Amino acid sequence: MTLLALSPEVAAARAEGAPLVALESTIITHGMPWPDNLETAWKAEEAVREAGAVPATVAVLDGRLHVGLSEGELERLARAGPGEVAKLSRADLAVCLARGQTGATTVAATMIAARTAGISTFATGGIGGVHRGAEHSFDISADLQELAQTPVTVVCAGAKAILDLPKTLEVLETLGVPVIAFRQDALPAFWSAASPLPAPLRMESAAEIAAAHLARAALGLPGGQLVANPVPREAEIPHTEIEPLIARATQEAAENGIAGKAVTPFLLSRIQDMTAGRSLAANVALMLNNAALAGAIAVEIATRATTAPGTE
Ligand code: PSU
Ligand code: MN
Repeated sequence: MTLLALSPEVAAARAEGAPLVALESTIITHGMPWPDNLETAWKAEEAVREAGAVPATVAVLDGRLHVGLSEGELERLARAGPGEVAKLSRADLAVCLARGQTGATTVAATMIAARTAGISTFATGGIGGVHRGAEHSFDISADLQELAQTPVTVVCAGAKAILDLPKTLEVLETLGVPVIAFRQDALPAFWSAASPLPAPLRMESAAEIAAAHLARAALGLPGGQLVANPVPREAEIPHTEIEPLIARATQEAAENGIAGKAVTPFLLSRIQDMTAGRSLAANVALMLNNAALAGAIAVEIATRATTAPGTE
């Protein structure tokens, strides 16, 4: 596919069957302010490498779907900011490519790119989900549908706590997406290590998660797995502390008529202001933690896929 542009490092890793981890770019352009966004993008790539895998950050640059970005390309995106770069979900990806434009990929679009490039594992901060008040707004992220149909294991820190978590879990259950908490019973809630909700499933190791990924493939199941990895305790903001701020930011969004794609970036940035950067520090810590776990899972998948053909 000429629309696809693999970086030399990603192309080499693919040819060798080396483990790869996809990383998204909306968190860079719409999720974090400059220069923390660039620093976090670099460190996330580093965390993947330390785990023994090759990072592949995904974005659309001038009409090509890039899997693996150079330092210059990453910096260009990080400096651009939300006004200049589109936020691409499943619905927008092909239009952006066809027009030769530039855009950052959300979880949904990054999963599509990962599948296209043959990458099994992907690390992000928090996935999109069912927004609070969705019974009126119908605002449900396309990330959930993507998890139902694209076979990529996505490591996150839970659905973003700005969402309606019980409804998000219900939709994931309906769509047949396994939601696996890593080494705890409670569902992680992005900035907080634990929500009051129990997670549907729990696993203890990267090896177990890799085995489940390959078992799904062997069964021919179309969708992915969602791994919810709790934010490191030292960086977390407890649920009871962040909850009133989320409620206030959500009300502000409604009062200001913020809708559609703008909702999530608005809430993230308001909460960063309200916590004087503490939520940003938590977001950075959880992103790096997820990159490391995704690296470990990718290594396990690559090992099993080569040592046990026929399980794929
Ligand atoms: N996680 C973060 N920051 C982000 C996002 C996730 O820590 O900015 C992005 C992801 O790209 C996710 C998107 O797919 O927010 C969800 O947007 P929406 O709710 O509009 O679907
Ligand atoms: Mn939405």
